[in-house]
Amino acid sequence: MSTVYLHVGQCGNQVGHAFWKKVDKDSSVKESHSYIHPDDKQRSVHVDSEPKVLSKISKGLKIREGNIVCGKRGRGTNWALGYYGTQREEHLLEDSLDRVRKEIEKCDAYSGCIMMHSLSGGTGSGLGSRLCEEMRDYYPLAHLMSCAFAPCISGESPLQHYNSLLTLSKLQRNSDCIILTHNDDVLQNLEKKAKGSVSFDNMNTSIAASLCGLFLPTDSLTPSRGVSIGMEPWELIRATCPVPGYKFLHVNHVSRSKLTWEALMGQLLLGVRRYNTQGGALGSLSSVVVGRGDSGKTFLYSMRTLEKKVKAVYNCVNWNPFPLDVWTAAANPAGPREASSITIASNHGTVVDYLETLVQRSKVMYDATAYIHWYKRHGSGYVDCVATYSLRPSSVTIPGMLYFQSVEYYPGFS
Ligand SMILES: Nc1nc2c(ncn2[C@@H]2O[C@H](COP(=O)(O)OP(=O)(O)OP(=O)(O)O)[C@@H](O)[C@H]2O)c(=O)[nH]1
Ligand SMILES: [Mg+2]
Repeated sequence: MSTVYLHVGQCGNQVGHAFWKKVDKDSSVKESHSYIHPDDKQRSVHVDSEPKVLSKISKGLKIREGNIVCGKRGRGTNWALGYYGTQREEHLLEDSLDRVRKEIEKCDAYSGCIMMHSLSGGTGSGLGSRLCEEMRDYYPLAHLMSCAFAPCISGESPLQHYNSLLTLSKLQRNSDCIILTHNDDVLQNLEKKAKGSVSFDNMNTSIAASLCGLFLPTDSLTPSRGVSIGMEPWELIRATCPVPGYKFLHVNHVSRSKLTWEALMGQLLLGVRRYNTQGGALGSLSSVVVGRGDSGKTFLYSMRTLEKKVKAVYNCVNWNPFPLDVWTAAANPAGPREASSITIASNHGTVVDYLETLVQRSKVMYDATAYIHWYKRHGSGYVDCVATYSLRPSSVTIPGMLYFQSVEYYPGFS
């Protein structure tokens, strides 16, 4: 069961670089060929509209020749420019899809694609949305997962709210699962620990550790013959997204040495948001808990007593009879040496506050017709949907454009 990774834009590629560095340390990955082809090349395609980042990240990774697809000029943080492309660089979309197809043809059993990209950069958001749409079209029977990185809400670019909203609407329609990581959260966590300033490299190492916590082979999902079949990302979708309309996952991850599972879990649960900005309790539809560094095989035993606490903190819905899946792995290749880690991916209501803020800010800007011409210039009628979107699907006046049903239904979870 092989997975093809698609890294789009600066953020998608830089996070991808940190991710593949960690993947390379896992011995079970090498045996299984679900991440690395037998010819020792990664099953990944790297796309950006400008060459600078790609030439930097390609060093030290085992990327197949030709699987780096790049244009000449960035997309200026403009979703429309990334989505529609420029006349001079129309080949970018076609070349990317062509390389993905060739990589898929090298898989014995292709299960799906995982895309990494930012929500606010022109390439990551616009071209990322377009690739997601095309991949759904070309491979309707394979899974499609997005690891999307949200910009700091205080504002890095004037177009970030429009870009994020337009991208999320495309992801909600075309992907099976969206692992949403907020740069704000990552930064805040690292700033607590770091003495100096936090760089993108520090952030990407931390993000890569939590993604590896979820995706790398586990003993729980490895068949008895002892070689992983790479089912972790797809089992994650099965376990956490039982209702196709609710597909946003939030990930918490801790990794420490010399701590008991109870102490480690205690630290993780401290970082879980339990209430929304109005003080209402947030709910969780379903979660996966992964314990790594379990060489003594004690994690499952400890989870018997910890399960109740985890369910209480995540406020699991009472109508899902199996709200918690627990996986374990003896090794923890992505963590510091001798450290154990716990990663929890949860289909959790915390996304609602973010989406509401995003809609609100986009609407204020749209009503003032701020920056609309930047999108119209590149042939986008899509901006209209920003204005007509509201939190109730019934008031979406352009049918089929924005279906954030998750926003509508999440409050009713608990
Ligand atoms: N976590 C993380 N975020 C990043 C990184 N690089 C950029 N970002 C974030 O990504 C957003 C900008 O997107 P980029 O990926 O740089 O843009 P792009 O996709 O290359 O698109 P254009 O440059 O506009 O063509 C901002 O919110 C940045 O904070 C990174 O290495 N790690
Ligand atoms: Mg760029």
